[in-house]
Amino acid sequence: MTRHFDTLIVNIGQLLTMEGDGPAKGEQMKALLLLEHAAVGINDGKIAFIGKSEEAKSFHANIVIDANGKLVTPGLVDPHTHLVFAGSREHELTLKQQGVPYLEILKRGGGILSTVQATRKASEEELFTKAKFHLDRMLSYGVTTVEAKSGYGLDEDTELKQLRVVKRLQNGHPVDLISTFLGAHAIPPEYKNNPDDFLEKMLRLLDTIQKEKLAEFVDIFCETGVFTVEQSRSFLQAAKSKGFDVKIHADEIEPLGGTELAVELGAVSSDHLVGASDDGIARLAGSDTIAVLLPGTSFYLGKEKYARAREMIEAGAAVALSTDFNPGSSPTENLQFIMSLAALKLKMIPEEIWHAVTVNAAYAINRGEEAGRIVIGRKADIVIWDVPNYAYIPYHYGVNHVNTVLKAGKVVVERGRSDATISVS
Ligand code: IZC
Ligand code: ZN
Repeated sequence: MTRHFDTLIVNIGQLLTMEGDGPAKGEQMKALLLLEHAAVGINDGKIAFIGKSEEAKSFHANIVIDANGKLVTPGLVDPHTHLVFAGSREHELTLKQQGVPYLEILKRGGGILSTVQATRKASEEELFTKAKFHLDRMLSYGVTTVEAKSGYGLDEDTELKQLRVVKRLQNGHPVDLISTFLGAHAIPPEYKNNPDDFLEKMLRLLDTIQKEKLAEFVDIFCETGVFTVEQSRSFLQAAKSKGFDVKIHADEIEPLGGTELAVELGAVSSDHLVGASDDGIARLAGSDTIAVLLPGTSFYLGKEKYARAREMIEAGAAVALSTDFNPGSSPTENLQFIMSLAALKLKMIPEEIWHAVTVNAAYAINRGEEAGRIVIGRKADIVIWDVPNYAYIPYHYGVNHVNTVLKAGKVVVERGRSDATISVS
């Protein structure tokens, strides 16, 4: 009997399914199952067939896509972005060139606080239009699942305004969005001398956030001059007791011990880890916490130091990669470029890099069972790349290699161009 599909992708040169169980840890990150001369069939938005292109010749389909011998992979997952904000910070690039450190700019009332000023002033509509613009661009680069944080309001109204923008995008945009409350992103000027009162104020918002389903994760910037390990511990414990999963901006600029805290709290992910200690890395490797590395930040802040990805992987940790898209320390939507940085600066091999932007990135946002893999029954989030093999993307850097993106089985990007339209209500 001839099989019938809504969509059939044939003539795939290399198919990366990322098949496996759970996140890929340590050594498991090095093993990739590669299918050659493959085909993928899709019905009702889900993967219905994975096999040889030869076998698919007898199949019928409404839409047949010829991959022309190119690479096909799961849609990429970006597990750490600051998607919703107003304004931009190009003026700070000059300060950085003059050697003014990131934390010094923040101390002077710039950095995050400059974006807070702009975001407080912006209407929800303005924030929505801008966030959609950036999200469309991520999709055009092959990213089909994105985590988005608040944290540029630092007051009730603006934090909720940011989270509501994410919710509207969740309801209409092809990209799957996962929302994180980062009210503890910086100390606003009005609470300069009493940060603990500020943290309590942010905790009081959690009931509304929960009632309106505005976020599933709570995050904090644990950093010198921002929030201490002790403040981060009690803040995240309170969030956990209300039923939120937690994440930490840990050891990004200075080594404080945020990595150890993430493991202690059973955080779903611990992010940045540039200054993670030997002990922190060992504990991370022995835990279920995903190490989310953001080499775009070290690159853009002109740092010599990058997260010790090699040691993390050799110790057995599950490593994911992300853009950290934000207007200050990493203004890029291009996860493919981050894959190049991972190769050049983190010394990760292509097999590890692919795990880090698919399955492990999905586990870093509790979507490990839904995104990041091409397996029967799962949502058909698929990218066809204009490249001959999977090692080519980290190698040929700085450009967009996407040919076609399918989201839940529908073509949403063709030849690298997105026509994603969403109803604005
Ligand atoms: O706007 O600078 N590190 N938060 C913590 C950021 C970078 C984003 C920003
Ligand atoms: Zn961040």
